[in-house]
Order: sequence, then C-alpha cells, then structure tokens
Amino acid sequence: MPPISSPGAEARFDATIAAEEKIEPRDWMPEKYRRNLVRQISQHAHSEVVGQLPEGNWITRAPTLRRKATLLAKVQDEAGHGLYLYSAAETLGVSREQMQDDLLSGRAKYASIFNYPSLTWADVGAIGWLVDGAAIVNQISLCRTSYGPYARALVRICKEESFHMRQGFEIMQTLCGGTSEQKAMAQDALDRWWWPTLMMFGPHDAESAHSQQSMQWKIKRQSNDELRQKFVDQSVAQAEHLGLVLPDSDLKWNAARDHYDFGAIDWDEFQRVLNGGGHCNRSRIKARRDADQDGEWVREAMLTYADKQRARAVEDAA
Ligand code: BYC
Repeated sequence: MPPISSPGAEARFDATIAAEEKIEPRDWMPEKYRRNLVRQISQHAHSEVVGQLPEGNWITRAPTLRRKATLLAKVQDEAGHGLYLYSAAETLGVSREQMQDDLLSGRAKYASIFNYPSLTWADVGAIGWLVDGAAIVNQISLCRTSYGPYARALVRICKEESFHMRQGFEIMQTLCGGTSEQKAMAQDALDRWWWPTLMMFGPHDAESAHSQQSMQWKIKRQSNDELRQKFVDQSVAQAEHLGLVLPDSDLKWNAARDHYDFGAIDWDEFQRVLNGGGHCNRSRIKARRDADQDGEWVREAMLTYADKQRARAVEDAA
C-alpha cells in the first residue's frame, strides 16, 4: 500500500531531499518520483541479469581453473546485484512478476552494451575493465541517491564491482604481457568495447529525457556527460599502463578544461541497438525467456511448498 498523502506531505518530501536525507518506502513521495525510480531501478536490475550473458558465454572456455572460478564468482555476483535491485524496486509497490514481464515483452530497457557479442577471451578482460569500470563510476555517484533502499543496494554492489574491474584489468594485463598475438587480442577487444562503453552513460545531457528531473530529486547526482568525462579521464592512464591505444584519434588533453577531449559518439548506432538492431538483442531476450520457462517448475514447486507450510501452521494453531 503506498503511503497516504497528508497535509504537508509534499513539503516534508522536499525538505528531506534538501537535507540530503533518504526517502524511505514508508514515506509519502510524488507519484512521478516513484515511477521514475521504478523505471531506473528495474532497468538497472535487468542490466545486471542480462549482463551475465556475454561473460557467461566464456565460463566453459576459461583458459585456466583459476580464471574459471573467478569468472563464475563474478557472474554470480551480477545475479546477486539483480536480486538486490529487484528487491529495492519492490519496495516501491511493483511486483517482481511485473518487472520480469516488462523485460521479456521488450517494454523495459536494459543497458545497450549487453547486445554486443563477446568474441574472444580478451573480451572478458575488456568487459571487466571497461564495462564494470564504467558501471562503478556511475554507481559510486548513485550511492548518494535520495531513495534509501536503492542507495543501500548500491553500496554493496560497488564493493563487488570493484573486484570485477580488477579481475578484468588483470586479464588485460596478462594478455598485454604475453605474446604479440595475445596483445593484439587485447587491443582488438578494447577497439570493439570502447565506444559502446561510452554509450553506457546515456545520451548527452541536452538530449537526456529524465536527467533534469532526476537531478532535482537527487535520484541522479551527476549528469550523463559528467560521469562519461570522469570515465574517459581515468581510462587514459589505465590504457597507457597496459600499453594499449584507445581507439579515438580525437582524444587529447585539454589543459584549459583540465580534462581529456574525446571524439564524437555514434548516436545512430546507440539508437539502433536500443531499438533491437544490435548483434545480440534477440538472443539475449531469448535466453531470458528460456530461463523463465525452464524455471517455471521450480517456482511452482516452491509456491506449493509454501502453501503447504502455511496450511500446516494454520492447523497447528487451531
Ligand atoms: N542503455 O533520459 P536518459 C553492470 C535510455 S550493469 C540502454 O538519460 P536516465 C554490469 C534510458 O533508460 C549496470 N538504455 O535516462 C552487469 C531512457 O529510456 P526510457 C548498468 C539507455 O535514466 C554485468 C532513455 O534512454 N547500470 O554494471 O536519466 C556485467 C533516455 O535516457 C542507456 C545502470 O543501469 C543505455 N546505455 O539515464 C558487467 C545504472 N542510456 O526509460 C557489468 C543505473 C540511456 O525513457 N542507471 N538509456 O525508456 C542510470 O544511471 C541511468 O538510468 C542511465 C540513463 C545513466 C543509464
């Protein structure tokens, strides 16, 4: 049941946001704030779950037992992130079934990056280094989001993402210190993942439909462009350390701005992938639909078991 509005509820909501305190599920909140959060948190949850697929593809082919165990743990963590986030969204009155249905029917989005294929083992390194690296930049900022359950889920997620980024960077480091073929594999993975990673931060601020309101409500704490810039700035030194070249001829230090300038993002490609035209859009949704169907008997069995337990408790109490 959503909290009932009472006189002064909106002023209390505004004062809570202004005081940098958290809005909690028991608090009254504007309906548009609630809906915007459900949209962002559920899309974030879907991204974590669909995001298991590109790397999951390499679990059976990891080059060593140690790499396999680490990758398995990382992919499991992503499933856990999905669970924390679905749980946070449920506190806003939306059901898990509804969110699942929105994903499977294509009504809800998930991060466009996961519609790109993971072609070689180096892609597992590039995903950890770049994709998890971009996610951390975004999510560290979101730890200060105004909705309590989302903020608390993000604190835990960020700790795990930090391990994910390091495992990716270490794979890249190993490949870059290996044979010339291995280094070329690492460069090729960087070339393919760099630009889609920059798209993870969303459209430019001027084109971002939700940013202005989300920043006012402190759901988002930094804009899409600010976070993207932060990611580019941190990545340059990391690429240099690896001895790799970021695939952008316009990338150069701008002393006046105290930031790196970088080239234009292909927004047509971004829109095409968002609208279903990426390499893997269909296979990603098919994998989620198959998982949903394959898991149906488990859900049924658990519900039947829960019903039986409840009936037994009622009998015992009588
Ligand atoms: N991909 O007004 P805007 C991970 C959509 S997974 C797809 O700027 P907003 C990992 C946007 O949703 C972590 N769609 O939106 C897992 C909106 O569409 P709707 C992923 C995108 O919400 C496994 C429209 O474009 N992280 O770490 O203010 C392995 C207009 O955009 C994208 C999160 O989800 C995109 N890249 O800002 C490895 C972080 N960008 O809803 C790693 C949480 C934009 O109007 N989310 N759109 O239909 C956010 O921070 C924000 O939602 C965004 C977008 C910055 C993504």
